[in-house]
Amino acid sequence: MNQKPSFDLSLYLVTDRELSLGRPLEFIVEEAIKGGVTMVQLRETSCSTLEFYQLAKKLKALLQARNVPLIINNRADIALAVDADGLHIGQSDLPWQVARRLLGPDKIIGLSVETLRQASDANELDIDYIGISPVFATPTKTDTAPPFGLEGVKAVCAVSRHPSVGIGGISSQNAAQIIAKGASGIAVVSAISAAENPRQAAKLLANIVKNKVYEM
Ligand code: TZP
Repeated sequence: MNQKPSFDLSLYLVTDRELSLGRPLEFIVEEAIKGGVTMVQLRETSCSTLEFYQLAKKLKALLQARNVPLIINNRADIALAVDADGLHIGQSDLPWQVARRLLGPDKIIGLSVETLRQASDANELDIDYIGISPVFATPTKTDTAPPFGLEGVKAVCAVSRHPSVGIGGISSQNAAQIIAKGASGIAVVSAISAAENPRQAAKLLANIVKNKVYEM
């Protein structure tokens, strides 16, 4: 019998090949895992369905061998096709009920919330975590809702019954503060993918999240 995999939101890598300085996605993901990434979301906004599927299949094999959950952004068809561990949806993606029906009870479903109201409404939903999006403004994604800021993160964590992960503009400079406001983890794109040494960058972030320490 299948069971929902246990998952750890502490350090969540969200992929973006365009920010990876020409290095292959597998390299970034492998190095990030060696550094301590606990979860990976495949989010590639400018590739064909075939390419997305092929990337997802590759990552599934790589992550399964390392016991790190693979979450697919937005595409339930791809999540099903590669038997990913879960799906991450935004407010304008598939409704969560449809995602749950398609994926079944044993998969992880994450939902981005962009307002405090959406965070409290999410308490009623059969989802597994929320993404607080965005925490800070970021050049990586400019079509976002207004940033929550640290006080917004605190307010979301106070109303939510779900574990939460902050995303948007997170680096070693501010990661500890997000955890201190009550989030279970941080989700990052550029802080790992665009780092000169993704393994070292992940290691530093993992250490900050675990120990709630500021970078010296
Ligand atoms: N959703 C909200 S902000 C964001 C996404 C995918 C991008 C975060 O990128 P970065 O580089 O970690 O700021």
